[in-house]
Amino acid sequence: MKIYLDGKFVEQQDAQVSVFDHGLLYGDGVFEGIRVYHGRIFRLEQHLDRLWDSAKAIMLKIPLSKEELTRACCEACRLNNVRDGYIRLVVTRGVGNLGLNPFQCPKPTVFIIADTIELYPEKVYREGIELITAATQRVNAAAISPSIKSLNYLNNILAKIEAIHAGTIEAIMLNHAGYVAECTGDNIFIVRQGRVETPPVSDGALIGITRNVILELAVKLGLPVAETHLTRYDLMTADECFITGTAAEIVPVAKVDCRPIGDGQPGVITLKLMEAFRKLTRTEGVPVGL
Ligand code: PXG
Repeated sequence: MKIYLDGKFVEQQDAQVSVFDHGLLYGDGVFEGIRVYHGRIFRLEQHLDRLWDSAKAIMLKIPLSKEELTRACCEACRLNNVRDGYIRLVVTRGVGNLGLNPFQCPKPTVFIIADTIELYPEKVYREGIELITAATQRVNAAAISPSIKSLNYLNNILAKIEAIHAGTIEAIMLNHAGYVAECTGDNIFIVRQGRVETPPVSDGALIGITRNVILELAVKLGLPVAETHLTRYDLMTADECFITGTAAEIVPVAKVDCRPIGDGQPGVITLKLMEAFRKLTRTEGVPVGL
């Protein structure tokens, strides 16, 4: 596998970053996970916009233009023959000393991995996933904005550990006020009385690219949408529930904290949105040239 690292493509075994890189020492950096469908990079522009926003929020200057990074992502796919897969695009603070000061790191590290993707088991798409609510609270937006897609994922990992110990693979995270924020690596939606609802970003949700696609598709399908506070009770009593993410796409939720959602089967509107999403991935995206 060829990896893009700081302007060059190198073999995987040579794609190494320093132990003094602040991405490793402090989780100081930003990233994107991006899907490639049928030889096209899905929503690349939106991913790059979010990467730039995340970088701006942490005062990190990305040392390439969006056009240059677009070309590098396409090239990474071509060199590795990735027509359907996953791109991990990472910009770290770069090499510095053992102090926190980010301004002593003169050069950000940029790397791109274009690979296949490990999906959730096929069963959860057919039968729905079981979610639990994590005891670990979503980090307060006043401490670290959940809109920043940073390399610091311990908050989410602590909740993921809870999910795995509970015998499932994804967990709901609540914010400091007790409202639903999102899952550890996915946004969350409910459907009630035909309306598609998701927590507002101010409740601690990442501005998910897939979340945005779902909001667009719901409007196109003539469904009312709302960004609104959601409680655990709202999830438990919803007609339908589903989670969204670049890796997950759209996964129906069968149970929340042991309560079946609706009749415990993937809901009608969820299935419609899954189908509309699949269609979109067949037609949209930046061609990689494969
Ligand atoms: N919330 C969080 C906290 C995320 O990390 C999403 C929502 C969904 O956003 P997008 O833009 O992908 O629709 C994410 C992104 C993984 C993994 O291995 C997941 C993400 C990032 C990195 C790894 O599950 N999810």
